[in-house]
Amino acid sequence: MVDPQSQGEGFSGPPRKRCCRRGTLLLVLGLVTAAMWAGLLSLLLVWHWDTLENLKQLEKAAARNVSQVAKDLQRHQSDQMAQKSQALQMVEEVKAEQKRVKSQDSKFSQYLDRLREDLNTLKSQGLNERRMASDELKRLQEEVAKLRIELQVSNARTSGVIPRETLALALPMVPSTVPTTMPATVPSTAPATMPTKVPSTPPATMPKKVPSTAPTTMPTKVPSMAPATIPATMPATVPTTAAPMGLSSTPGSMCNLCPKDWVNFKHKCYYFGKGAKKWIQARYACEDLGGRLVSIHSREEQDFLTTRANKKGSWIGLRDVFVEGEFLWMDGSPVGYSNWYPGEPNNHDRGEDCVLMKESGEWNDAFCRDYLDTWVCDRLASCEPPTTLQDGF
Ligand code: FUC
Ligand code: CA
Repeated sequence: MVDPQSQGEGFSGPPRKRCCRRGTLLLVLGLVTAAMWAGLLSLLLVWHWDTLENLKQLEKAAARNVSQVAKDLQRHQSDQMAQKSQALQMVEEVKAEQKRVKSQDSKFSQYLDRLREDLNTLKSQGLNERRMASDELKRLQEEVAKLRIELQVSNARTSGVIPRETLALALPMVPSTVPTTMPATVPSTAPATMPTKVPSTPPATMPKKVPSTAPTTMPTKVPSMAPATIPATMPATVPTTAAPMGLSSTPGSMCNLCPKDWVNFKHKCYYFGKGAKKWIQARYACEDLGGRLVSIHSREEQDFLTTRANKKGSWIGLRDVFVEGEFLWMDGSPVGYSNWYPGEPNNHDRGEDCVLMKESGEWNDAFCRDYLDTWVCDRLASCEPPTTLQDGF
């Protein structure tokens, strides 16, 4: 075998050709490599361009997304704002409604209070009217009795049957309703206007005024049971022992009967309530007992109450809840007689609308919501003992 290399070393021509071929080969190789690099580069360029495009698109999409998200956020925020303002509005409406309901509530309770007061006033008016009617009836019966006596006297004198000295004998004829304090003597002259016929029974419908035919010479002062004629000398102290039938009474007046546990003074009965109560609770307690928180109208009445005043104060029926400074009694009357403690009423802390009676008997405006251990009720005294067990007797 011959080594081509060692074979070639001996020739001058063919080694040149080999050299050219090698150069060509190198060139081709270079070209191929260059082409490959070019291809690679162009591939890289394409890839880069593509990536750039993708990035741009991504950027655009991101921008779109960001703006969309921003818009959503804005919308969400405005929705939230709207909801918030709606909620606020609703809260306002609820508050306004609550206020309305509250004011209606207080109006209703005021109406209720007024109705209760009216009812109480009507009740006491009824009592008063009943009392007046019975007084009137008694008075008329007395008149009739006196007329009878006078008629008998005049008849006797004209016929000369009954001597003047025996007039007293006619008295047993007087109906039992004639008061024992009636004058024992009668006028000696019969009145000119004396009626010829005197009704034996009192008229069914009672006249408000004494008949005009009543004799002018008749004794002008007939003891009456009406409270107006209660003697001024009536004892200022109240009897502590119960009157017959378990009622308390002041001697000297017919209209002085009080239910059990009530104390009579003049034409009224008083209940000295015990147990911690706010003013309004004391008021209802009195009403439940058939009375109302006490109204005080005179020095005498005040003095009577002062003797029984409690150390820590008692609620009385005076308040200025409707108009500040305008105090009204439970019987509807404004303050006439007054017994304020010096410097009162001062509406302390701008919230004192209910009045208490101090130990000294003097008055102080205080907070209605305060609890006091004692409270005083009043009601009109009755003229007649009750026939049935009713009305607290
Ligand atoms: C006085 C009174 C008030 C309250 C206060 C403690 O100011 O007028 O009602 O009792 O004292
Ligand atoms: Ca006060």
